[in-house]
Amino acid sequence: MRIFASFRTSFFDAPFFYFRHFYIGLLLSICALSISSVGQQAAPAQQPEAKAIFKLEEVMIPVRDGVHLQTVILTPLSQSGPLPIMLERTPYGVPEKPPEQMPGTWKELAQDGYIFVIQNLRGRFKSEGEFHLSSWVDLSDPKATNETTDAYDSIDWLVKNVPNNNGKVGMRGVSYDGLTAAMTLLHPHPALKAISEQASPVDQWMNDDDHRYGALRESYDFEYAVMEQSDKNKNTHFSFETYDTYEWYLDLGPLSNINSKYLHGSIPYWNSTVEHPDYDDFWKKEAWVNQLHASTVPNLNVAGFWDQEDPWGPWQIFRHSEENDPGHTNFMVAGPWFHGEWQTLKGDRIGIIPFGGHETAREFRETIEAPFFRYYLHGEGEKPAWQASTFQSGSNSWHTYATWPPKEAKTTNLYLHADGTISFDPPKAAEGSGPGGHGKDKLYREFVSDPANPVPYRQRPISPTYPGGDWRTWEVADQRFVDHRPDILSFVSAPLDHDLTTTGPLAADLFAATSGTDSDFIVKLIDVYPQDAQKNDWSDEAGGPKPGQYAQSLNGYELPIAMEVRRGRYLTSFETPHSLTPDKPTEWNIPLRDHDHVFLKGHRIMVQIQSTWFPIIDRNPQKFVPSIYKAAASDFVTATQRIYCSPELPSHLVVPVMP
Ligand code: PG9
Repeated sequence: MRIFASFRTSFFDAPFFYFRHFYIGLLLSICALSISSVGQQAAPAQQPEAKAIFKLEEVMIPVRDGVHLQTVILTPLSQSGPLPIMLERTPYGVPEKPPEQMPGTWKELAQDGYIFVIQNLRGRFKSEGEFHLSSWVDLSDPKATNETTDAYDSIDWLVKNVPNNNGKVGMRGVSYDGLTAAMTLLHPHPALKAISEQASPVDQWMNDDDHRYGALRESYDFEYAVMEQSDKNKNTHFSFETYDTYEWYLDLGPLSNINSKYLHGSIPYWNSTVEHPDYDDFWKKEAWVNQLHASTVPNLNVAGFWDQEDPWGPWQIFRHSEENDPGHTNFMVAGPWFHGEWQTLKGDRIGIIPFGGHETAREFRETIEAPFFRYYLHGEGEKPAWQASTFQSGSNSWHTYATWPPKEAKTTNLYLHADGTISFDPPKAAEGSGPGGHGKDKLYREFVSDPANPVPYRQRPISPTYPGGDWRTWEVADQRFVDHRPDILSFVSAPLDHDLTTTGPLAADLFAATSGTDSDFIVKLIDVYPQDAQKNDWSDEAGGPKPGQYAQSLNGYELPIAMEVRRGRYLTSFETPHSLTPDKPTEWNIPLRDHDHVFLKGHRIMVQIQSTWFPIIDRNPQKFVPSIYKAAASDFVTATQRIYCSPELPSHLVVPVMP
């Protein structure tokens, strides 16, 4: 059986052009050229030769242990004086030839003038050494190498060897490339004057790509580890023999089958994942951000509110840097974006949700990112006067905040009621008098969770994670695709009589019980659009959805604003899992991250609660076992789940409401 589908190593074939700004930019410039040459075929005149804009030079930069890193230097041909260096470090491959047109997403930066440098991480493509997919930094060992030291040594070499540089270096990048920028904060080279980490992970057990508070992001962890560790010279896609990956993961059965049937121990990161189920020293060392306690280099942190991979890391870096930032050099930018959407050409919508005519990605680069680097690397313009800037969803407008979270935001509880409603009023004593079960007078609502029939996290058939097509926007998918399953509880408010602005960190505080000895709860906070959010007239004049486009309307759309999972075994300790006491109501705190969203007048607020979310989250057996990754098929059992809504056990959401 063929397990892997490999990709050519050519930079332009990189599977990442779906979501990486650099690749998107270059791809678009190539597409633009090929489209225009197709158009030229009929024309007699010869297409003028594309004018080169960069000179490309490939070098092998030596670092402290003698390893050489494959590095491409793109110098603008128009350069007339010393320029700063803009470095990006990546595991995904460097360009083989210079772009023939200015990549669309580089335009805003490039007009200020930079020498762009792109480097493959150690152990990837032609870079020597081994790639461990690791963020471990041990600064006490002078001989140890890691992404912090490799960046330091490379910057040292670049400022000494690249002709006509002005001695100032910037770094930026999305996701892994953002991580390598962020990790410089632990020991920055003196020439590094500014960075912009964008969607950098910080702690792969606690959140980010691979887990959420210890609950394994099964499909992501597995597919990503295969992609990066199957072949040094390629980005490799696992070749699923089943079209719908939901079906593949379900048929797989217990997780131990991944190694016994497919990988046979060949992917080190997957092996580490399953050997370290709990928050042990392995994961604590990987959590590099815990060594960061000050703003060491001016940093523009960038996060997407609907980032399907790393929505949490940038906020953590921002908060750790805030611990000591007397010079005010630590900034936060967030918007309604999927992973890296701010580095696509326009960013005028996510899925079918438009941003009110704004091209948020271009606007971000033009008015925030380029001026930030211009100030610190060219010494021109002004420092940002704000600490945080967001593109707020719902109102579709840019906002700046002197501090984050804004001081005016008032923490407010939003209660779940046993009759399936939501309101700012807590449950009353009278509601708690019944014997339990569904109904207005009851203490709780309940459902049965069956690991053999888990709730899909997005509409089936579920495509492989990479190359990222519909994966990118699943977090904004209309939740009507599941809201009537018997294993999902939905609570919904009355239509709002005024706009409700929520700015800051959200959380859920559930009082829940399970008949099992381990369990997961997933909470989704949803903005329900009115039934007449858009014109429903099919005539051309009205501009409403046409036959065949009915499902693409916003009418009645259930838009997730925040979603998260918690795993019962880690409620009291991340290091040592504990079993739950069957049927005992327990408090579940579920952080829902930072947001900036307006629930508009006429919209309703919905909360959905479920216990499976598959295969993005692996199935909890619902029976306590020492390691879920070693569970047998017979360990997976159904469980009856209860959500309490009584005066004594008032399940609620915690919402930062702006005046
Ligand atoms: N989310 C990807 C990743 C970053 C860092 C570690 C592992 C995965 C990425 O897009 O690069």
